[in-house]
Formats: sequence, structure tokens, C-alpha cells
Amino acid sequence: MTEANKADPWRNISNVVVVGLGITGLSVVNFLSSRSNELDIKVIDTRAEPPGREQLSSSVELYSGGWNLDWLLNADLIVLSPGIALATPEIQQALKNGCKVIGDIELFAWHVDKPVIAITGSNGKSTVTDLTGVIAKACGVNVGVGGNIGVPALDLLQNDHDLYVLELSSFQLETTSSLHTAASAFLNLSEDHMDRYDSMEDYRQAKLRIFDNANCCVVNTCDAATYPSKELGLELVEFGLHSSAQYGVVVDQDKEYLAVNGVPLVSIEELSLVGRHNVANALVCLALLEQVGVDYRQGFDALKSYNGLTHRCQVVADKKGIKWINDSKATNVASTAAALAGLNCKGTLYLLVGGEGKGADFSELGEHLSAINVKLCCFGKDGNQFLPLHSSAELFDTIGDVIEALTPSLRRNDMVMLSPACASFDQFKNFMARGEAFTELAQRYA
Ligand code: UMA
Ligand code: ADP
Repeated sequence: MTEANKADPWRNISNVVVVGLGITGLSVVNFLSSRSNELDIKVIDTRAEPPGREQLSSSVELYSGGWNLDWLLNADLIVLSPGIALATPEIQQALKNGCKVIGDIELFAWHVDKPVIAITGSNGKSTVTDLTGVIAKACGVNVGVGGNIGVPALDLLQNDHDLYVLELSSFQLETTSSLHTAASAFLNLSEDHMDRYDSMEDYRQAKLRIFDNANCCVVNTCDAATYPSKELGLELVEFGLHSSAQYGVVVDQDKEYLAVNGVPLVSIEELSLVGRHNVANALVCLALLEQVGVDYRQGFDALKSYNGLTHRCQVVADKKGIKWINDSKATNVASTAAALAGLNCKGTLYLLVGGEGKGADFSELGEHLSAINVKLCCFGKDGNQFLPLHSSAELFDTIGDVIEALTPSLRRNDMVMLSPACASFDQFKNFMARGEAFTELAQRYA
């Protein structure tokens, strides 16, 4: 933020319209109401039954089921939910009318007064965010962890933390311009959200905004798309799954280690996390914590015992030699590919794919499927798009239909994995509800 804005970002602002309720909108209303009773706060949500309306104070006016242009055009400030694109015609009209449009992370930036670590990327954001928080806590740091991971960033400001770790989506970054970070990481870029962006480059540019005011940029040596333009002269710290990366992997006496500047620190076989992508994720956590002066060595036990968040390659049933794996958080092709790469299945893999495809091209998944013994079970709104990818592919309506049909064929050493490469919104409230539905079925049928 410029010095002038920092002095008083609230200058000339009295009418605020929060667009989109949900957990972000609610956090914005609560934050604004607690810091000033001079603001006139209104909420618009285009959904007829916006989630969170029961928790909204009756003193805040809500317009739901469509747009209220009058409110938008009379606002001094619009705080936009990440679920609504900046390109939405009604928002563009307000912008043309001279209204300032920001997101919850920009509001957070206006008020935070402690160091911030920020993480973006197509995959691994939540894992890196959570694990960075877990290691920091183990090192005695009073850390607040939130953002796209599910705890709205503004809610974190209700408590005094000494460090904030934020997962930021490209949607949140679009409406953020003055977040100063001690370190920001861009983990990787692969196709996602093509229903919101015109091109991969647009999507990448939204993510690169994380480096706009970063003291240090953590980038992936194996993914050139994560690097900011050289001309900006930003300070870079590199991670990668090889020995020459600053945060890399070295082999010492036949054992692989997480290493910093070539010095082996933690043996990879001691990590509870599985998969090469998680080795990369662990390296990023160390790189980020170093930048804020946390002596991460004190957190190595926590790093080793960390076994990941739910809904990410999680074994939810293991009976009669058959494993059931919930990877509901795999909402794009690259995350499903990462799950397949990390799998060791001696029998047949029953892979459940489908849902809301977000305009993605799934053909790349075909290569990964051709190398394994798989039965492809497709479901949901865009399930039919997976049918050409494998000769075994079969279409079902729901996850329940798939499980009912496949259970009689299951044999020892087989695996059933939900790693859908799609968003869940066609049939579920979110990826967690989808994962819970699968888990319940797995435990019932196992
Ligand atoms: N919507 C409308 N009209 C509105 C508002 C929302 O139609 O007026 C729809 C949009 O399609 C939107 C969807 O509702 O995509 C969800 O919006 P929401 O209000 O339910 O969102 P929140 O509850 O505020 O959750 C948001 C993030 N959701 C999105 O960005 C879509 C959550 O990330 C995040 O955890 C939360 O803020 C706290 O920061 C979820 C997500 O799916 C997990 N994120 C995407 C991803 O990770 O791929 C970016
Ligand atoms: P995000 O918050 O970016 O969606 P998560 O940590 O929740 O990331 O993981 C989402 C999915 O991506 C899971 O299926 C997980 O197994 C996979 N994944 C995690 N880290 C990576 C990575 N570095 N590269 C590719 N896939 C990954």
C-alpha cells in the first residue's frame, strides 16, 4: 500500500457493500462492524439462499437472489467475495463509476501489523500452509493460519498473533494490491479455473500478484511459470527435487534427505507424508520459515510426524486387503496425476473421477492411466468427458452408484480411490462434503 493510503485507507469511505456472503462475506461484515460503527454496511448475494444468512446481524441489510445496482453505484467501497469474478458486468459498472473494489485479503493487508507468509499455486497450497503453521507452532511461534484454507484471514485478526500464514487463491489475489509479505511462495502452475480465466497466462498473472510486495519470492526450479519477471529484480529463493536447488534433495549414503544449500537435514523416509509432491511441499515450508527467522530445526519432529490434511490421499478404510482412499481435494488434473504417481497398487485401481470440470482439458490424464491397471469410474456433471481416456471407462450418476456397482468385483490388493480432478459443486456443497460422502460409503461397503 502507498504511504498515503497506509495513513488512512478509510478516507472518504462510509458506504460499504459486501458482495457475496458465505464465510468470507460474514468475516468481512464482522470485521467492519467491530472496528467502526460509523460505516453503513450492506450485503448483496446473488444466491436466493446465501450460506451464512442466519449468522448475519439483523442490523445489516441483505439483498439476495440477484444484483442491487443502486447499492453498488452508491457504494464508496465494495468488498468482493473470491467466488465472484472482478469481470462480472455489475462489478465492472461500479468500477467505471469510480468505486473502489477490494477483497478480504486487501482489508487484512490494511490492518495487519505482524509478519505475513503467503502461499499460492495450483496444488499443495493447503498442505504447505498447514504444515508451515504446524512447524512454526512446534518452534514456539504464536501463529495464525488461514485464508483459502477455510479460515477467513480477517477472523485471524481477532487474536493477536506474532506471525500469519495465509493460503491465497488466484481469486483472492485478483482483488489484493497492498499485502506486504515477509515471504511469498508460488508452488506450481497447472490448468485450473478455466471457467474464470481467458487463458493460462491470465491465471498465472493473477497468482504472480503474490510477489507484488514480497520481501522474498519462493519459486519452483522445476516450474518456470512460478518465476516473476527478471526485470523486476526481486529476491528469489528456489526449491526443487534435486541437489542443486537451495532447498532441495540430496543423497547421502544411499538415503535421500531434505537439504538446505546442500546440507542434509531430514531423511525423507522419516517423513509420514507420502509422494514426491509432498517432499517439495516440505521444502517450501522450510524456505518460508527461514525468511521470517524461525529456527525450523526445533520443528523437525513435528515435520516428520505430520501426515497431512483430510481429503488429500487419505486412507479411510483398509479391510480384506483393499484400501479405500479419499483424495476429494484433487480438483484438477495435476493433483489427480500427483496422486497416481505416488500410488503403489498391486491389484486393480478403481479410480473415481468427475464432477464440475471447470472447462479443463482432461486428455493429459490418459497418459497416466495407460501405465496402470485401472478401472475408470466416471460420475457427475462432467463425468462423460473422461470416457475417451481409457477403455475401461464407465459412466455413473453418483459416487454412490459407482460404489454399489464396483463392490462385488473387489479383490485383495485392489484400491478404490476418489481423486476426481473436478470441483464438487455440481453435486455437493464443497470438496469436504464430497470426501465425507465417499468416506461414509467406503466404511459401509469395505
Ligand atoms: N456465489 C454466488 N453468488 C454470490 C456469492 C457466491 O453465486 O453472491 C457462488 C460462486 O459460484 C462461488 C460460490 O458461491 O464460487 C462459493 O462462494 P462462497 O460464498 O460459498 O465462498 P466462501 O464461503 O466465502 O469461501 C471462500 C472460498 N471459496 C471460493 O473461493 C469459491 C473458500 O475456498 C475459502 O476457504 C473461503 O472463502 C475462506 O477464504 C474454497 C475454494 O473452493 C475451498 N477455493 C477455490 C480453490 O481452492 O480452488 C479457489
Ligand atoms: P490446494 O490447497 O492447492 O488445493 P492441497 O494441499 O489441498 O492443495 O492438495 C490438493 C490436491 O493436490 C491433493 O489431491 C494433493 O494430494 C495434491 N497435491 C498436494 N501438493 C501437491 C503438489 N505440490 N503438486 C501436485 N499435487 C499436489
